[in-house]
Amino acid sequence: MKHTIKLIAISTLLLSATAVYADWKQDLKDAAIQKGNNTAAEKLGIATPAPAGAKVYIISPKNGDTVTGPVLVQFGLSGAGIAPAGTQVDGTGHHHLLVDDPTVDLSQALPMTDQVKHFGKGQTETTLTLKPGKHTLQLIFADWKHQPFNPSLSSEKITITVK
Ligand SMILES: [Cu+2]
Repeated sequence: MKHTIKLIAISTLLLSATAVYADWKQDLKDAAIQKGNNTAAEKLGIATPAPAGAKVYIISPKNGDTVTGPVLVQFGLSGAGIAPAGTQVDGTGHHHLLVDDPTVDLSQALPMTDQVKHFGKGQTETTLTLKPGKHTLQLIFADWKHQPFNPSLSSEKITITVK
């Protein structure tokens, strides 16, 4: 009798250990598949579908404003979340600010230049030092691999005058 109880206890233990092992194996498998998909999406430049109803906009300054530098630019977003660059979470991305209307290909990952600023830490504002005169600003919200969503999510392009 004692032996039977022991045996049952041991087999229960073994069964749960097997279950844990199977879960762990499935988690590893899922992680590997996810990683493979991410690498493929990045290599092939596959655009992420835009989160439904998401909007990106510049909170301040406003179109037509005359400001004294440095200029605080505040980024607005609704219907989507913010995640750091490189972190793939559904419905999230990070902000990019286009200064003075650079030409960008919305089907490719955005380049990092003086005119295409990335906010890959998840920032929602920045301070720009701009020469006196007219400047344009536009936000593009892009996915974890810096690639604009499909369809792309960009703000209105605003023009400001720096004194
Ligand atoms: Cu980026």
